[in-house]
Amino acid sequence: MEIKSFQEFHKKILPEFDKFLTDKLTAEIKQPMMRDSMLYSLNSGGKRVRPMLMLATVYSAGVKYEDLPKYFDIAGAVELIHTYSLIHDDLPEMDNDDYRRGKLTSHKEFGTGPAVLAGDGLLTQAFYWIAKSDLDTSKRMAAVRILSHNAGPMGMVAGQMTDITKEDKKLNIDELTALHKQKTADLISAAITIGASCANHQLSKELVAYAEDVGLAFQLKDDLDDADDGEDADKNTFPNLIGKQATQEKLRNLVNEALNAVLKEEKFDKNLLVSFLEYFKK
Ligand code: GRG
Repeated sequence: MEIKSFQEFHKKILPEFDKFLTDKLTAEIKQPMMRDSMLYSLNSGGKRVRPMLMLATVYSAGVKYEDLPKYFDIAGAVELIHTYSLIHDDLPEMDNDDYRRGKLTSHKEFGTGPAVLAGDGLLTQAFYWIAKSDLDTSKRMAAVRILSHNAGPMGMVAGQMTDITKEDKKLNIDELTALHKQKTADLISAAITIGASCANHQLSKELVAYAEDVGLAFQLKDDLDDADDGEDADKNTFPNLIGKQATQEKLRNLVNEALNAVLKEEKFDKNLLVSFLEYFKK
């Protein structure tokens, strides 16, 4: 079966992946409040960009579509970590948001204590899923190494720490770029590099460049969307620092860099990762 675009891939595989996530967590988590709070945020309408990028990379590296469910545990682990990060990010002591994806945030629905624990549960369960996956030990170890490196205190968590401690300080462009690379780009790029590693694809500097560019582009698009919605002008964002036009220009450059990088990738079906870049076009 040949799939020509990321959009087609996403539409086709998503229902099976969503069912996998819900069935697996429902079977594993027995404590009712734990299960309900984890499932509430996992199934509240996220786009599943990260696990879809991971699976698309696995497919692009030559794994047959029919064999992709073998990689669902690892893709699921990436989504569990993303979900935990959003729950904790929304907490009163962090961003203090009442709504996400048009629904009450976890702490508004369940209370702050349960929301902290729902996040803790999702984070820990992610590594349980990787450990219990049927993939070879070396692939599981690669997933643990990349995910813990990029999502933990050397990556996303460090970015969040910078964000909350520098909130009242105006960051310069280099500081803001470094923050966004860790806070947002590291988990997205991990999804792609884990996909390649799990599919036995030699990780090239081109694929790493594509992954990092896409990760940062994701944040720029989010900043631009927020600016269109009239978000706080005091926040540390690219549009607030360099203006909307310059941010759009920077986004276009990143997308072009990502495109040029992935086109150089050898022994790789480029259709899906090239068409993913449509996501950044208005
Ligand atoms: C609390 C450890 C910890 C980390 C939080 C990711 C993050 C770090 C905070 C989120 C802040 C934010 C909204 C950043 C913008 C980019 C971003 C991650 C957007 C949300 O990701 P999507 O668009 O969300 O993939 P959905 O809802 O589709 O899952």
